Amino acid sequence: MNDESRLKRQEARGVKKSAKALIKGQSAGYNNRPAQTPKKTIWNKKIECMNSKDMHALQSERLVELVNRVYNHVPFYRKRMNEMGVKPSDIHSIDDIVKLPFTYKNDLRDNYPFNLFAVPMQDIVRVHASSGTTGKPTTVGYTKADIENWKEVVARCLTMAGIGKEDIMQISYGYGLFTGGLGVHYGAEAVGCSVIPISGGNTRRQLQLMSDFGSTVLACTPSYALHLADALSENGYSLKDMKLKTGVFGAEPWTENMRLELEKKWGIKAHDIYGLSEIMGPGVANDCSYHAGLHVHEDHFYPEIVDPTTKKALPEGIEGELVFTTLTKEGIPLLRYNTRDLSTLNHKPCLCGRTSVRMQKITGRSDDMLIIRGVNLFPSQIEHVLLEMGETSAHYMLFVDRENNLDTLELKVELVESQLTDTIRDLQNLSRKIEHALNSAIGLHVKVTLVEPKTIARSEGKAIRVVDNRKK
Ligand code: DLL
Repeated sequence: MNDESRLKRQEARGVKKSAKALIKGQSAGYNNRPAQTPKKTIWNKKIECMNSKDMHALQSERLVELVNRVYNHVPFYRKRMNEMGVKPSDIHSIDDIVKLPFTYKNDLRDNYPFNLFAVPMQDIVRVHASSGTTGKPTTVGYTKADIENWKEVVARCLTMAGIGKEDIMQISYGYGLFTGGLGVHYGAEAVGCSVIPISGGNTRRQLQLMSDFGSTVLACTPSYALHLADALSENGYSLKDMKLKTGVFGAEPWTENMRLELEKKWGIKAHDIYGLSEIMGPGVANDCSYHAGLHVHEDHFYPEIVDPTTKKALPEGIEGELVFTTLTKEGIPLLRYNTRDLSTLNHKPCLCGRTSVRMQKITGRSDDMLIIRGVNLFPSQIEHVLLEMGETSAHYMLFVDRENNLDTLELKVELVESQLTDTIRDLQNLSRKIEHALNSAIGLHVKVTLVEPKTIARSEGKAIRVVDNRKK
């Protein structure tokens, strides 16, 4: 795929005016809302505003040390590097990173549970695991220093979102083997929030405590935040009962339109927190009040963007797979871990004052891409169109099937309560209108079925948006 068609695809997925602007060197702004003025705007000014020369030197020093460490302590990496004919002495600066091997999720699975750990088990103070949809879980281990660094990067993220000691933070990410709950928790305590570690689920109780305790920040997946907003009235609450000001949403792809929808529904500022258990958990990156991409904590997590097919580095602003090297991790340091998340990078300093590289909001993963009758489709393209139209709820589900050897795609989308009194003709017109809008946006016929409110399964964690019956 060439750069031009990548740009087109990026734009079709709702990455507004970003790609071209990025190439021209402008900031990848989603909107031009004025920034908030939180009390402490930058948690670690020295690092977050470091000039590129000093950052390069810091990253280089850390990479050299890291490569020596993994070569000497992780047989998997020693073998990989030997196979490639690379020695630690070949790595002099961060620019040499391209000489190093990639790491994939399967490498973690193949080394289950602890074979990629670079320290003895006595030095591991915490283990997390991600279940994944297939096969064995992937396990990650943290030393005391890793936990301290994790706390630091999450504190930077929360400060970026204008969160501080005056806030009461309801953490509705799951606590347990999932990194969401505990990961956000320590950073929230570090910035001085009053933390409510409620974990996921039990919607009624979430709303009751949010109202009784006066939570000012909600941290959960965007799909669960949407569900909680929709559940307000049926549980006898309105926005007036809540003091919520900020959302820290992540752990799943969501579009810019969904971010705006959540801001509107809750009357809050919604921020995007990104991360993955293999690299640390939540806190790898976060957007500031300009919402112009997510600031990556590049002193700990060095990002690259590579072509999904050739795995070669792509130019700034071109979308590809996001790859991270953990520059400081002790427990399970990873070289060039391919996340499969699709993004772009922007090295221009941000209007907020931070100089850290920004990654574009993630709207999909390379392995989420559906191929329907030869057309590449990401679920986020559908979300973008639906929310742009704003004529249904934001709860949807895609069903892919094969009839007479042809792929079919059905979109089930929930109506809002007030549409239940519409005539059948009104509803038929609405589904035709959505079909038409989808056809012009993605070039595919999608059968649109409008369903009653609250009939699509809700998730308390990561939403499942696609059922692909072709795989059965
Ligand atoms: O989801 C860590 C996390 C917890 C991040 C809470 C943010 C908040 P995993 O379960 O390992 O870790 O899943 C990682 O989730 O590769 C992305 O595909 C997706 N993901 C995470 N954050 C975002 C985000 C946690 N902000 C995988 N936007 C990643 C889009 C996200 N996708």
